[in-house]
Amino acid sequence: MSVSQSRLPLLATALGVGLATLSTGAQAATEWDMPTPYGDRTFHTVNIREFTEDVREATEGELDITVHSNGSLIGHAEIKNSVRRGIVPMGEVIMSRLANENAIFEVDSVPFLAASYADAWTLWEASREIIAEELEKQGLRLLFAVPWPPQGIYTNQALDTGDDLKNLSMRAYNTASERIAQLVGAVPTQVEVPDIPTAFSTGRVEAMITSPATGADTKAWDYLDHFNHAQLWLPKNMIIVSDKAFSRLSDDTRQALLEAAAEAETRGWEMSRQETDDAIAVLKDNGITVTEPSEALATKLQDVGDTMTEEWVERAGEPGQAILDAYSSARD
Ligand code: PCA
Repeated sequence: MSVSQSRLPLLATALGVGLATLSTGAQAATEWDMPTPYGDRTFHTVNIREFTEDVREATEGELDITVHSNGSLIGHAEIKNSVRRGIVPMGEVIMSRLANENAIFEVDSVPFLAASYADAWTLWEASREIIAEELEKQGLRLLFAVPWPPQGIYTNQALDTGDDLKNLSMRAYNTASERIAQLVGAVPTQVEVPDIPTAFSTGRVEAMITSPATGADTKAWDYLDHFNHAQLWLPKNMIIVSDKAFSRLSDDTRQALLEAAAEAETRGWEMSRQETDDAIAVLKDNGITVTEPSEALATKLQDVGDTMTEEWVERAGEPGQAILDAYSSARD
């Protein structure tokens, strides 16, 4: 581990050697702060910490990234622009949060378009380049993306038909979860993960769409009784770095960062898959009733999904169509 720049003169004096001799050999490490929106228990955060450890090792401490989880350094809503404006060099955001900028960022939150891991991966391969190009226009480089487990519906009462969701105040986290709530007659409210327990305990919300993972991480059994494993979509978190910060790194460090990112993506997808079963087991162990959609509910959700797909295709225009074409030909 190199000595930080500010301590070099002191050390040089103490050792009685000239600073010039010392600084030729010891290059100060680059220290980066990385804000993420989700907590330490979340498998995404575990994966990201492993990634930063890999980078530290591969660069022999040249690039030292500190992860600030749970929105503690910068709130989720501000992370992307903070990276863009150079306030922090890198960060994590859920991709679909950028849907208001461009609908292609929300391609992974179109209901039932890619609701299994195999399909989600095919869709990612079909969309990654267009999404990376869109980020590039903003001076951002996409390092890797990892999906959450399939999204389902948490309620207090058993969920038999779509009507059971009517008038419920429903926690949402992106425009797709907001829209689905509207289309089933519920009332959506945006709440970030760290605020979920308070939102339920104060009665601000009484149902939510999220994964088994986030339900388990936030101890959903403290305020909810049912989880419907509806498998609506698998939204991804992405890790972005500012081009400016990236270009200041040495060639070797850049290479090490990209290699660790590719490994983190592969590992993250595997962790996510495993987390689906593990988290469902945790929910059950803690008394949550886990069900699959009844025929009536499935029909309703399919209806809503069709509407949302049409709306998305309309909003996403030509790039959206290009992604869909690439996706369907890869699936054939
Ligand atoms: N957890 C995050 C995003 C999707 C998920 O499974 C959330 O609920 O906000």
